[in-house]
Amino acid sequence: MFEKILIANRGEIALRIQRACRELGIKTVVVHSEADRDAKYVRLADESVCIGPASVRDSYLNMPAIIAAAEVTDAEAIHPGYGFLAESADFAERVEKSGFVFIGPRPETIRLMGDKVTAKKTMIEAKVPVVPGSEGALPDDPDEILRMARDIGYPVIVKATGGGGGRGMRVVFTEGALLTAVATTRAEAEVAFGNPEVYMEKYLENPRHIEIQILADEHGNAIWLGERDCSMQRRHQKIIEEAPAPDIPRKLIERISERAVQACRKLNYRGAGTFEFLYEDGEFYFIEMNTRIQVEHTITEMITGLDLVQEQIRIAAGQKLSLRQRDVMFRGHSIECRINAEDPYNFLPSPGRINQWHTPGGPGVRLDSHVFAGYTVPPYYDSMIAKLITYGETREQAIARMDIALSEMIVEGVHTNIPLHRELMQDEGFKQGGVSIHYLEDKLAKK
Ligand code: MV4
Repeated sequence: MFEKILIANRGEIALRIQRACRELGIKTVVVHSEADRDAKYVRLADESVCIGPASVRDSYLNMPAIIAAAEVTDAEAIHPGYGFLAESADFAERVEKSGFVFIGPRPETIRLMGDKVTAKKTMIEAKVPVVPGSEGALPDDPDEILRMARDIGYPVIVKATGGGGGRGMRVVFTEGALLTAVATTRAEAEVAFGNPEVYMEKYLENPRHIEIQILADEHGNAIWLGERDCSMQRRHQKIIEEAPAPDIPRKLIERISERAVQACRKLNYRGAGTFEFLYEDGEFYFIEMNTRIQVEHTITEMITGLDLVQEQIRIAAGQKLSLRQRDVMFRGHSIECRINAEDPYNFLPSPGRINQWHTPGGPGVRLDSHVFAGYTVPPYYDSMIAKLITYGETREQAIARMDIALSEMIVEGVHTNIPLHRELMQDEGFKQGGVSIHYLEDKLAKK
């Protein structure tokens, strides 16, 4: 096992990784920007290194500074967390070339999944169901593009090969709008991702966003840890996640998860990973794979009893998975509310000093947060300040505990989306379960 790990991230996930390291008896180095100098998790770490000014480009995205910090502190491995450099194949490659272990998949795997066309081709080969579409990049010939769209059937969606997570896509409802949409998406993709390649899919009009968590080690073992329903979102920002997903037959989850795990074996995948699917009319359609630990990994931990960050570290150290598929037990229901420092109704960020911070507790309540009374939320980064997670034997119990926990939580000095979360815990559609990806935006538009 490693003696010392460098954490190349900030906020709650930096603290979460630090806790995992502590439990494994590993020393921690945290890198931070000038704006995060006074964060509590920075002081809690065994060592800390300031890697640059507040701007992410000069600090959390500054590859040479991070690698230099690993060199001077004699760390053996680097955990990238989520966001920032977590899915940069170039960073993973530079980390390994510098003689450190990257806690994540191999650079080639990150690159393969970062290119959404090669990711999709890989899944087709592995018999993971995908959204019907162009099955590759679109050709230049306009007639050929028109023919393809006619075969797929309108509406279609044009997506950038280098995009993902909702960036670089355009829905097309009529043939008359197709070619300009393709041209515009290509031009935008060239600017945003340095790659003008686009592909096309049937546009699913009312799907749910369901993802499957997997773990794979370097010894050919791969397991699935069930699904998460992340449909409650706004502008591609997830707000609430839950596991298991309401009203999806277990047999179907098992079948799709087995396919995902088979794909991992075929890929020689290493580490934690997530298969993102759209789910509509009882069918799963693969859209993307995430090669990092995700914000919402916590709810999978609650229903399986596993520690996914510790598993990531063990896998990176070359160890075998701590359990086999038949040892994975699912129990109860878990919900995560992302608490953001933002206006609950116009969603504008609300950075500033947190004067009062009272956190909830009780059975089945978990709060992952780096925040404390007197902490100042910097304006430079993501506005998420906490993840409130509840567990219950049933979905109803998890919701009831969440509503109570939210009612106990007091944050003063910045605005938060706690009022929106409370409203959603009491919302008839949410209580019913199984809402689509459009539910929240539709609800907000009606208000
Ligand atoms: C889609 C889709 C409908 N049909 N693809 C958005 C994020 C990126 N991961 C893929 N996205 C979508 N792809 C087809 N063929 C609808 C979305 C989509 C979406 C997906 C998941 C979660 C939220 C979303 C919000 C808007 C659109």
